[in-house]
Amino acid sequence: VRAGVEVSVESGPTLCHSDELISYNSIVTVHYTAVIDESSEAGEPGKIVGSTRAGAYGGRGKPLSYLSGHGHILKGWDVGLTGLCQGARATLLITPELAYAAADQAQVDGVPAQATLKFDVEVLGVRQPEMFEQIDSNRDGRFDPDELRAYFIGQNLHDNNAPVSDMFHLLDKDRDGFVSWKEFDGPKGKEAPKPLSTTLKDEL
Ligand SMILES: [Ca+2]
Ligand SMILES: [Ca+2]
Repeated sequence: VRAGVEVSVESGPTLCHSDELISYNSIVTVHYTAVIDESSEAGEPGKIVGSTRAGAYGGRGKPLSYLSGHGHILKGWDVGLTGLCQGARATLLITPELAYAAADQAQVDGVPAQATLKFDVEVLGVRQPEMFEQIDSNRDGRFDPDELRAYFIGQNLHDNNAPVSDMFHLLDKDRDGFVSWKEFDGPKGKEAPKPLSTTLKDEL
């Protein structure tokens, strides 16, 4: 396997409506099991190193939810899962460059940095978040001027510091340097979003 990620859809749809397609800024809910691949030069091939599924490697049975396209999870996931449909079950083979070799650590929670990993991933849910959730990219329930600026850049709108900070000051009514879900008056859904898992590392 060359550096990168190989994806094969094992079952489920390969074509779907854009609402059900994983793209930049989708909120994705998955079950996964991670094993060290047979081709791996590091670690013990075939060993399960993480899972959300009940019973496997102490998995809790609770799926993982993450925001796609922001590097909150393994790079190989952001690359490999983009374009998959809700309901698909796929195998992802991820070389170390797009997994833990970039983590600048010899080993992450028992996974050697140079391991090639194989993930069995089921895409349980895909939804396109409200604007507030898209801006709050680190999922702490509020956003700062940097998150607002990054949102505009991500939307391919021109980055211009002055208007972004003007807009921010209008939104930050109590002047605490953050715009909370309550303060925000754009599209934000009926209730404050629940926090998502920030990184796959936390889960593994
Ligand atoms: Ca935030
Ligand atoms: Ca505020």
